Amino acid sequence: MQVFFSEEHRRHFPQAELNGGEFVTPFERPSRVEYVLARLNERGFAPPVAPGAPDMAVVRGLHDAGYLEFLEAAWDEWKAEGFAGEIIAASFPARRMQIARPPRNIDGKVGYYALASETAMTGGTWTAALSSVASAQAAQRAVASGARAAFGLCRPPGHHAASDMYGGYCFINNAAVVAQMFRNDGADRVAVLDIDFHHGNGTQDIFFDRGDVFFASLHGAPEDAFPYFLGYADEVGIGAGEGATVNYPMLPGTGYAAWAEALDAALARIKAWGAETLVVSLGVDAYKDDPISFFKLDSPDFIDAGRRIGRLGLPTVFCMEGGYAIEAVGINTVNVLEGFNDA
Ligand code: SP5
Ligand code: ZN
Repeated sequence: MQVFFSEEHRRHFPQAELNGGEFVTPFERPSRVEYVLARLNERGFAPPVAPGAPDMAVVRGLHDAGYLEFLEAAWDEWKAEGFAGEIIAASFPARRMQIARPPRNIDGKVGYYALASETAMTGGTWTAALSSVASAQAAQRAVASGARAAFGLCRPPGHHAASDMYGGYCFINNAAVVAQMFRNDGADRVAVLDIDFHHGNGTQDIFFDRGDVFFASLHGAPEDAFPYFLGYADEVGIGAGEGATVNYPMLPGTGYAAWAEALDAALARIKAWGAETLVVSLGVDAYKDDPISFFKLDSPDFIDAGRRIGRLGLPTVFCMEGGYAIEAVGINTVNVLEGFNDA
């Protein structure tokens, strides 16, 4: 399985994440991917290939124009405002406020386009986000050209990013871009399977009213887990998209038996729906020692999960999402890929 990866991810390395009222070193940090690269090498995967420039037409097709302009210009505007720190959202358009009027002031714009304040941006964030989606797109092209599967080792991740919101460490929705590219290439029915511990709110939102992209997510129940405000089981899509979204929220302490049952249910839905190609939002934060999550999967469970996904038999693009138990991220990620290859 070919891996696509860009060193440009390093340009995104904020020093701060707001966690429990303190600033800590972000859980989503550059070293995460070094562990994945090391493990891929150790397990005999071919060296990763650097992607070319991103195809912005697809990105612009899924994301709001004002949002993309904001991401690109945010750092310069933040500095011009005289702010000395990293970009962190502080004021939000909450209930009964104006949700359709982005402010002129950069502090206001940041809050307008953020869905959470834990995610800081810096001068290199936009470049890194573009390199991340470029890796996902290169993986899609490999599969579109006939490969059974490919892995976009994307950083920063993407599944929390909606058309006009960043947060949860995400800026551009890599998995959604891949799904859309398969549609553009002629696939009638594309499925996104999101196994990251957190609900893929951005991906769900992008495709919620569409009947051509199925979205299935296994995640910590919104009552208990970030992103808190989406991911309930009764969210099933709307209009043409009704029945093309399925959520499997699970409670704190959920172990592999219950999780695998949800995975099988999700895979059965994807199969019954008639998906021709599959995009996997591959987060490994369901791992038992993940510092910000509460499922109890062990490393061998990820091999089994990969095998189950592989048995679906669909051309598949994997996009890296979360996973913060740094030393285990490589093992768990590559376990999914090896299980898939062995299916
Ligand atoms: C891509 C991805 O996995 N994003 C996750 C973003 C989660 N950010 C906020 C998490 C807040 C969790 N606080 C947990 C404290 C645990 N002691
Ligand atoms: Zn996650």
